Amino acid sequence: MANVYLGLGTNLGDKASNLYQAIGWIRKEVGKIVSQSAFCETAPWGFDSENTFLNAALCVKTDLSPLEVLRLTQEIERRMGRKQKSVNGIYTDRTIDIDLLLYDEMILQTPELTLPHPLMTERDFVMRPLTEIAGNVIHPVFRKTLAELWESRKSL
Ligand code: PH2
Ligand code: MG
Ligand code: MG
Repeated sequence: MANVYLGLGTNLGDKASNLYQAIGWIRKEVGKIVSQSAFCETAPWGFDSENTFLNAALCVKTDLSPLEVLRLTQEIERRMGRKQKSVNGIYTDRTIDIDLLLYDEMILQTPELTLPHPLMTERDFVMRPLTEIAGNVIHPVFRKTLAELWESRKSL
């Protein structure tokens, strides 16, 4: 069994209900949810939109491989009406985005999936909810806990 950390985000429709729905599918199809952060309202990062986000992080215990988790979470995104990932590399509004952040301490670089998520430590909307549930978890590349990485971000 592995601990997989997922980042969830939505900025369209009933955002809290989108997060609850995604969490329901993840519980059914990916594994047992062992921790769940608060839902945090965040400003769009990296693109302009009038729609603010609701973000959250989860820890899920699973028997599945990282690529199986990726395929299932992408299928949940499509089922929940996610239409496009980005247009010409520019982020777009979405009903749900589910990102794989960490899978135990696995380091992986494939065309489909990079672990840990390469931008996670640069994004407050990921680090704030993730640190809440996983402050003691080691980032396998930086070899520091998420709480340490979050503290050093805040003092930038
Ligand atoms: N996701 C992005 C780009 N920008 N900004 C916020 N606040 N929350 C997100 O989840 C988010 C974002 C790409 O997936
Ligand atoms: Mg994302
Ligand atoms: Mg994504």
